[in-house]
This record gives sequence, C-alpha cells and structure tokens, in this order.
Amino acid sequence: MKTPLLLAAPAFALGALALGAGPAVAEDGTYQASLSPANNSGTSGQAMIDVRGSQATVSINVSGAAEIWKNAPFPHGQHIHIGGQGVCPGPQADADGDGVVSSPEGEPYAGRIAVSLTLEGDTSPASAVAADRFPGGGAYTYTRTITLDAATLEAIRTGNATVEVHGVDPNKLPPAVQQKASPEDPSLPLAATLPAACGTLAASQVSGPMPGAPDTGIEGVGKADDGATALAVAAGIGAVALAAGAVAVRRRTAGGK
Ligand SMILES: [Cu+2]
Repeated sequence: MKTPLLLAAPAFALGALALGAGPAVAEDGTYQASLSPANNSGTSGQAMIDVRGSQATVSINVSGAAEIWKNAPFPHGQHIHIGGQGVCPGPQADADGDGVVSSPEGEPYAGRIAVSLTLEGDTSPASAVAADRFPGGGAYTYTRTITLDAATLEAIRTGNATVEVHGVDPNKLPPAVQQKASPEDPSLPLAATLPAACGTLAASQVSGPMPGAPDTGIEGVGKADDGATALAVAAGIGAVALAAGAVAVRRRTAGGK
C-alpha cells in the first residue's frame, strides 16, 4: 500500500525543518561554574556565561588570588577549556610528581584552551598567556561579551567545558616549583600560569532554558498514528482547505452521475 508512504513524507519534512531550527534555541541559556582552589592557591570564585546564539556574556568574580607580581597586579590568565573530561584535575594529575598540577598535566581532565577570556582584543588560544590583557590582582570582577565557536558552544551545553583561572602566589608553592619555568611560556615562572581555580560549567537553575529540552511539537507529529492528521499538521491550513475542496469536488462528481 503506497498511501502511508506518501502521507509520511510531509510529516518527515516538517520534522527536519523543526529540528533545523531547534538547536539555536536549545543552546541559549545561562551556565555557571563554581571556581574551587587549585594548587594550594586559596583562589576561588564564580563564573557565569549567558549564551544567546553564538554570543556569550562572560562574568567572573575571583577572590583570594595572587596579588602582586613585579610591583604590579598579578595577571591572571583565564580560559574556557574544552575537549577533556569536563572536570577539574585532582592530585592524581600531577604526572611529574612535583606537588602541583600544571596546565598541561591537567589538560586530559579540564581540556585544552578553547577561549582566552581577555579584557580586550583576541580571545583565541593564541592569547592564552597574553598577561597584559588579563585581569589582575587579589580580587577582581570580569565581564565581557564575546563570540563562541560551535565546538565551544557544544562543550558548554553538554557539560564538557571548564573555566580556569591561572596564576598562583609563588610563596604558596613548594620551593623547587618556585624555580620552575612555565611549560606554556618559558619566559614566565611556572607560578604565573599554574591553575589557581577551576570549575565545570553547568546549566544554571537561575534562568534560561534547560539544554536539550524536548521539542514536544516534533514528537507529537512523529508519533501520530493517523496519517491524515500528520499531513494536515505538516502542510498547514492551506492544505486542509485544499483537501476539503477535493473531497467536495469528488462528492459533486459522484452526485452528478
Ligand atoms: Cu586555562
């Protein structure tokens, strides 16, 4: 019987159309991370990312951070990391056993740098250690609206993105570590780029739609047993009118005989 196949086609087309429009809405929302101290830094804070399409307003509050470096506010690199396990590294990530977990050591857990949360200019991984464009000092508030790429948006939406703030007071580190150079930039001490606080971004309960919310409209059409109903919903009121007209014509034709 061919009729069900013909009727199914418009319903499928509507499903595809609705799915195509869906993800942009589903990605919108507010995501939060509670930033917990790493590497004995005493640094903690909160990060919030409000996603609207590909635009994201990032807000970060940090306290207990390293205050001074070379007679100036201690610069704190901060990034969105993706592509790891979406978790902050624990002590087991200390591969070389020096007593601290460097950014490269933590990468399998927190992920690689996807976004550099700079104050101005470039936000790509190329600005990961752009010390002169990061906020600094023992406590600060940061807000900036930036554009995120698809991979970062997906990671945030699926709980695979972390926020890390870097830069630890050398006095809080083991003596041997204080003498080490940064693996990311050998001209800097390791202390300058060590993770100081970290948190996993998760959908906020405060506001915004939950990610992956089911689209009941699509489900309803897809599960419809009545092919005629699916066709009418898919094609809209115009098709209903046409179908009604066709029925009327058929009846007139039949009656005319
Ligand atoms: Cu980072």
